[in-house]
Amino acid sequence: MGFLDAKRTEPDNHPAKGRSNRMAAIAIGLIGFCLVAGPAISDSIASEQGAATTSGSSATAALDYLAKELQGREGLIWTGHTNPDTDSLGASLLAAFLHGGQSGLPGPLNPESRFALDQCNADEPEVIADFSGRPVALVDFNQSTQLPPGIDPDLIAAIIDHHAIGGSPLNLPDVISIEIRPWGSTATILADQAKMLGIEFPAALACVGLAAILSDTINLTSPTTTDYDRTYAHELAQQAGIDDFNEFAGRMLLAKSDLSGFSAEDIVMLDYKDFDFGGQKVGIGVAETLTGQELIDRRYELKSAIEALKRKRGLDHLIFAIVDTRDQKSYLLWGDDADRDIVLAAFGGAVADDMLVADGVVSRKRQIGPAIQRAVENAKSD
Ligand SMILES: [Mn+2]
Repeated sequence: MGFLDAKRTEPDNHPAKGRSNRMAAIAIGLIGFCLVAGPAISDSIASEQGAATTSGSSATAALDYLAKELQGREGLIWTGHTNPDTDSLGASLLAAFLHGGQSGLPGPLNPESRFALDQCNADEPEVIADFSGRPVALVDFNQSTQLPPGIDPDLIAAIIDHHAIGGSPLNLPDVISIEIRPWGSTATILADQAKMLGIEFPAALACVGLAAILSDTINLTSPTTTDYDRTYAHELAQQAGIDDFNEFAGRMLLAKSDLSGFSAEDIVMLDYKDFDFGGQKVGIGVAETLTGQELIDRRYELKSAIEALKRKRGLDHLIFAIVDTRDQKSYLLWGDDADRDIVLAAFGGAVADDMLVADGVVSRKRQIGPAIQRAVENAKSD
């Protein structure tokens, strides 16, 4: 049974239903067009590539290609990066609803994501420890260093993301549908796709999508925030029946800030990503918190954890940032002198109390990551 067939039993508002109708309409349109105009080279390209050229807009054409790619992928799993965050969670759920398949994440949810699911009354996705043999589509990352265990590049069907194609993009043997937009969250891209397809998410999913946007953009304050994020945050809040999303974001940030029950090693790894910068293995962990002082007080404990993790993971550098989302600044911590030199080269300023304060720095994607990448690559070429 194909992907479209499998969806015929879904409720009326399910995207697959609209898509089936749309595909049928497009197929009829194509036949009609060929009868009138007769086959030409452009027409046969159109037929070969399916519906794209007759759907009228290049935006929906991209989605038609995606639908074609995903057809017949039985057991498709939408997944995010290792140490999944709320955007990976939300985007995988929205993508599975829009495009078929199911959400499955490579690890347990962090406290913020758990809070979001609880608040939204949404079902928790399956945790998949080993993806061997499973067809997947990826959201919220494109780096091989962040690939969940067991994923076979041959079985990756699509990527939807909002990150730079950095130092270690996935090496893919086949041409697949890849959509990267420089927006504040992957969930925003999915919300836009839903809009293009004329689909509304059920309230619980709209709520998780909203949580994903608010998490990645720090309640629309991060420098990564675009007008698209603002617009879709409002639309999803409306669909979710949430009147005051500032209040919702505030409670979510507070839930994220409570790290009292976590070991220093857990805190470093809660929102952690591996990178390859000029052949150097670099780990960057961040903890976004409204109560920065609690983590600053634990900085020597965190430093020991960073040193231990750096050894354990065989890294060239490991940097950790306490991101104070209330005062919009980061407190950078490191394990050894080599890491400290990278932090100094990346952010300037002076070390005080064994950390470095970077004012206005809140985004790993837009600020911390690129600064460290430049510093690591420059240090290497020295
Ligand atoms: Mn994201």
